[in-house]
Amino acid sequence: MREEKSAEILEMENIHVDHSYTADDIQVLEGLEAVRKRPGMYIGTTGARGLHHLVWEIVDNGIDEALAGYADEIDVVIEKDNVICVSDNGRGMPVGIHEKTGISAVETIMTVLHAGGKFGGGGYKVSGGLHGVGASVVNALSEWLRVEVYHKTVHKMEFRSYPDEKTGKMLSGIPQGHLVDTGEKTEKKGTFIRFKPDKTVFETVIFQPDLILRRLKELAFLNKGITITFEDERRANARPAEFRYDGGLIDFVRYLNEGKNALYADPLYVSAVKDDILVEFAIQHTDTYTESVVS
Ligand code: 1YM
Repeated sequence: MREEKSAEILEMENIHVDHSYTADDIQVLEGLEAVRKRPGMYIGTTGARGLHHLVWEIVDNGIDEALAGYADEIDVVIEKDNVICVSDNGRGMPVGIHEKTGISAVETIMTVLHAGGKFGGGGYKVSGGLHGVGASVVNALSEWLRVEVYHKTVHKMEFRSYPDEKTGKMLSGIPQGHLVDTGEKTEKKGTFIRFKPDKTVFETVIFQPDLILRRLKELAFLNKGITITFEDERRANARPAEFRYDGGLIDFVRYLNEGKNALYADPLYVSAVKDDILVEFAIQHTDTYTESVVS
């Protein structure tokens, strides 16, 4: 669990910290236009896989927050018109305003490529993402994106992509005003991100519930104890799904071996950390001739 806030977070919250950057910390800050110009470099393809990659990026940020010990639920909803909502019940993205730039952490995370990695505690890669790095990519490739942070009060911000009035050049992920503290008191906590992928970027903007369900189920197996829910509001009678596996990989192996003849009841399970790298595996033999290895 991360116990200390990084120097950058403290600065964003206007608490002065004395630090000096090393050469390793200096990152080239590209504009979001670079993402729109070459989406494949950031999300692989502009087909269905790339489209779903947007969802994985935001979900991974929620998983990171859960792995840091602050969240235990992630909810994913496909709304009508292929809008996606992802939320977690963690600390909420930092809402403090940076003293020098006058810009909130939320705005920086959403508009500066690689900002999450730079701000977010040292860059120890835990889930598929790297705390916030992908969020700006999702913003760049969305028609619009809205962030809500629930932290004592409700904070909101919206971004849009549209052609420049004079040049006609497409502008990506432009803030529609700064982060606003609505003043509305809330008991809820966490981050809520809602976005509509840009149909001028993707070959298809239709989300596939089967793909999302499979991924969320795998993430629930890989991250034991986290509850992940899914709902497809486009379909009238679709049932909401909920995944939570307290046995983690052990439950995954049991699931993979369902309907097969296991040679012993309890899967073999090993978990070890060395040089900051966590390795986990689970094995269960069956009487089938073919083996199945999932990594
Ligand atoms: C639905 C997506 O993005 N949740 C989220 C993101 C962050 C935090 C909490 C967070 C992290 C830290 C401190 C920290 C992010 N923070 C950053 C950055 N959910 C989602 N929840 N306080 C809050 O890592 O120290 C990037 S993402 F850069 F500010 F650290």
